Amino acid sequence: MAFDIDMIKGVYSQMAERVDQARELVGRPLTLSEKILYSHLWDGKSNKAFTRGKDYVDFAPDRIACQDATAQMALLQFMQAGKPKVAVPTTVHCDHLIQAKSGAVADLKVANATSEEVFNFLESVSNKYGIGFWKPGAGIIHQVVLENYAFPGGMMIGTDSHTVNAGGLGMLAIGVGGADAVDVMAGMAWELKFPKLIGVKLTGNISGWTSAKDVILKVAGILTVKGGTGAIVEYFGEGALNLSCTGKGTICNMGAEIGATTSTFGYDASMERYLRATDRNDVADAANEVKAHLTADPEVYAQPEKYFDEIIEIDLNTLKPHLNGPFTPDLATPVGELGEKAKANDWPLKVDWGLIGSCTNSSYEDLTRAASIAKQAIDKKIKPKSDFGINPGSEQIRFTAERDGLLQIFEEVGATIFTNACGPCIGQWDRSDLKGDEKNTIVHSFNRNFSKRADGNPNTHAFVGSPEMVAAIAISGRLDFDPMNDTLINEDGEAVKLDMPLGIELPVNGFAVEDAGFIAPDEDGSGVSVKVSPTSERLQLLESFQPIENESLAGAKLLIKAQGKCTTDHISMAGPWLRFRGHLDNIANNTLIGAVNAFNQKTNFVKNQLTGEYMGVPDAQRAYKAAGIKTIVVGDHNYGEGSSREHAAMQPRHLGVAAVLVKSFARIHETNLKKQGMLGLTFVNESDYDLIKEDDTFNFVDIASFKAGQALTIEIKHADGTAHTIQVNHTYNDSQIGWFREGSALNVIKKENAA
Ligand code: MIC
Ligand code: SF4
Repeated sequence: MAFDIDMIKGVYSQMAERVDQARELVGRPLTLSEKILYSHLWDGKSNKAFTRGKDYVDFAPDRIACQDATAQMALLQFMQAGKPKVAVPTTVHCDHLIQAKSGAVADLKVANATSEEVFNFLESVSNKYGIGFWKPGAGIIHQVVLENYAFPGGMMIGTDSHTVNAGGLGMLAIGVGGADAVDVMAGMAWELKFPKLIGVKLTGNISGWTSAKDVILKVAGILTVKGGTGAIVEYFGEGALNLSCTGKGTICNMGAEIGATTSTFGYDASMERYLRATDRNDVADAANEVKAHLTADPEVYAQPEKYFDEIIEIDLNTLKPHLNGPFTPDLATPVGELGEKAKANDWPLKVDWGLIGSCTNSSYEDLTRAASIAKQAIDKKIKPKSDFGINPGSEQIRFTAERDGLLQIFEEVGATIFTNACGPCIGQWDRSDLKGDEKNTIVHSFNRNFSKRADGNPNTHAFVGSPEMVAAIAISGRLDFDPMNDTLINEDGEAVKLDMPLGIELPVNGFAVEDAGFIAPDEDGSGVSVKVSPTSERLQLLESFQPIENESLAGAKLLIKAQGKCTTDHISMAGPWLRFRGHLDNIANNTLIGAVNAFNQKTNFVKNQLTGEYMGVPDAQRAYKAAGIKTIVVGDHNYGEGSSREHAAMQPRHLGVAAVLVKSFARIHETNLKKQGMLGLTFVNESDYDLIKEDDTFNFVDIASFKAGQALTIEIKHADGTAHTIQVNHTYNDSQIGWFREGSALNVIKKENAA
């Protein structure tokens, strides 16, 4: 039986009425995305059709998921909200804080010892407030959610950008910062700008070496890392019907890499099969009863150009396998062409590691496809040239894969089976084969490949591909290997070719597991006490942020002008810093240390205007803070791309940064800045970015009349006495301006609760 089946039935029982009402209001057939959005309005029903990309709308998500690295901050904030229990079903998943080193058993033991304090905190807070807890080793949040909680037509939010994975089961699942989750946990509405809609029509069929992963690798190449911003991507067409549910999950998962609000697919037979295989006949039966509402109206897919803001068509019959990278997930290259490109760009051709896993590609089907390649290495006597690492997506997948002999195949080719957790995908990887920052290449089935992400080494060139392609490349040990055309020399000196991969969508003998790793909360958790030691270096209770007063903004200094890509990994690095995710002051010591200073092209090396000295960004910022001077951060396009981590907003806020002024923002990060009571601003004229000099001081001329829909004026004073006055845009609505005026959104909740 499924978790929370009554809640799911409740959603379905209202669906018909709400969808019909929305269709009437909008006056035309509806896309699936619109059906889910309109059936999850906070007010139940709307009296107006919303304008996409413009109207802010209050929604009522059905559930929330948090992972250990973001849950700490989310729950520390929730604890301040003064509520006895979470208002909607919520779960916490321990997956990010487990380092991959020697293998699952040993690594999990080490993680349980090193992060005991944090896991205990999360478990006791979960118990106290009615939150389901998935212990370390249970699996990666998004696989566990797909296996247990996602349901067609539902809406969920999660404190992780890849929450979108649940679109594979026909949900609208959206990644948010912890403060957004706190609103919903506290029983309030969740606000989102009504998204635009991108339709992706999939024609033909996937076959051979091409997989679901290649669909999204291709889409990423077309739309780039910011092409999906503010939009929901809805996939349809005969090609969509023929993809497995977990394959759909892979596609939706990496929608985060194009900045999309989320991605989704209409309910179909693959989803029904998956629900039944994961012991949720009840959900499948209930979904079948409201089937028509769980996909778009037929007119929409017949003439999509009339209903979507943008249409992309991909012919799966001709789609080739891709490898995307290095350093960005949208640099898409068909496998056969990668050798040339690598030589031209001086990317190392020798591949040191092949890593299979991450929330994107760690399903049972993924493991079978990759294992079918690994098995050929054994049968055809090819000795794998690269090291191999595997992270199964959940304990249920791991247990079943072990029973079915898949893990043994990987072990036979020398792979290390790591914990069912994020591992190298988030820099939780004790990589012992390299000394220092050697230039090298790795291939993986993850979603992100930003600089330093997997192993902290800026010279690791990481390429993203399907699990089976990763397996093939790892066996060959070369980036220019094309398994569709090239041969490999085996131990007998013969040239052999790899046959195409074969996958099994769902385990023939069903899924099995002994201990899935779930701990249900007490019915009444009011007696549970949550302890945070005042001397802890991992956890720190939060103090309310003080509002940024208008006067304090006069004479603000430039902290850093960041150039080029500045993802949340650059603003608040993960890997070794994950250990401080529950301690704001300690983690603030990594603030912006990965951002490239536009004036000297160095990272973590900025001018402290008070002394003229160059120093690390956090040190300079702490000096401004001590002197009571506010600062601003300037950035390029798509600033804050990547993760949902609100630390990337809270740390600058904690250290006294008042404003972030950029060419454009990634959605979640912009919201996180607003929630924490900061100014997130964009240049009206992008070229004004070039006006900003190292010794600049800023005046927020008209901040006293900060209003929705009205640009602000900033005076930039240069050290040589000259000045420029520029216009900057913002997207704050009235209530968001309220957050700024009160110091944070949480301060507003606290005030309302106290009243
Ligand atoms: C990621 O993939 O970058 C993470 C780590 O899962 C993040 C969340 C985090 O920073 O904790 C995400 O994608 O939101
Ligand atoms: Fe974990 Fe990587 Fe997925 Fe983020 S992208 S949730 S780090 S597996």
